[in-house]
Amino acid sequence: MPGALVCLPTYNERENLERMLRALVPLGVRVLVIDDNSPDGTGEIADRLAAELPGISVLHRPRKEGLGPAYLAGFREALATDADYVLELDCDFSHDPNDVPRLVAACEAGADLALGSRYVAGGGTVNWGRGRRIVSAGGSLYARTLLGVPIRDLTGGFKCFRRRVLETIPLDRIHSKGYAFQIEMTYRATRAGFTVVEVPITFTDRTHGQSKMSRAIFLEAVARVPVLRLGALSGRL
Ligand SMILES: Nc1nc2c(ncn2[C@@H]2O[C@H](COP(=O)(O)OP(=O)(O)OP(=O)(O)O)[C@@H](O)[C@H]2O)c(=O)[nH]1
Ligand SMILES: [Mg+2]
Repeated sequence: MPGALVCLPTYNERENLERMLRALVPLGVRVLVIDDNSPDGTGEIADRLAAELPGISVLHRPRKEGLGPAYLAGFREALATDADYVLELDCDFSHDPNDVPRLVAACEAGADLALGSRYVAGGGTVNWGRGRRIVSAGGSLYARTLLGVPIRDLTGGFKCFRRRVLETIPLDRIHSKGYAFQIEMTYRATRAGFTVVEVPITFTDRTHGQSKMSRAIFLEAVARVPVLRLGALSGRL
């Protein structure tokens, strides 16, 4: 899959990064690690592996600003390459790197945006407590209802964009940081008329490192959804 580039944001993923890159390289994808100056030395590990393994590059950013700004910086670099497909993937093995070819295949079969989805038949979550399941499923239901889109998993972060989607969405106008960023990217893609397809995945809770999910990220998403809807209704989106 030489036409596919995986954007891989990292913040304190020392225990996961090497294993993740060694899982991705045999798939034949290119990988852009986007590290926000992780205090645990993830950035140095990324540089060492980029020198050793084919198809890996590293974008070092000075400070942690959230997932959204990290991805936006990665997308700009990705668009400067000749990649046909640009993917989002978490580095904590919640997303199975071996599912990457299934997302790319969905785009090759015609989708403009393929979403790894926990909430369609065949998808699911493993090792999540009841609290996390309720928050996640409730969040997608809330966003789906307010935005009026038929997409089951709006908060997931395992995606494959056809290049032209990222060329069309005004990246400069996106300021969401956490789950809101995932919702906004998918919503903007549907508003722009692109075809969104959900591909069932099993999401497994991380076993190494720490989650960066926070109350602020949760509240940002709750507040951002109605703003997105109003923006669309008034033609500003
Ligand atoms: N560069 C960068 N990466 C980040 C930032 N925040 C999170 N990440 C990375 O984004 C991916 C997802 O972050 P997680 O901590 O797993 O957060 P999450 O998946 O939303 O939350 P959980 O469901 O609890 O795992 C991981 O690879 C993180 O290392 C950030 O501010 N900057
Ligand atoms: Mg995670």
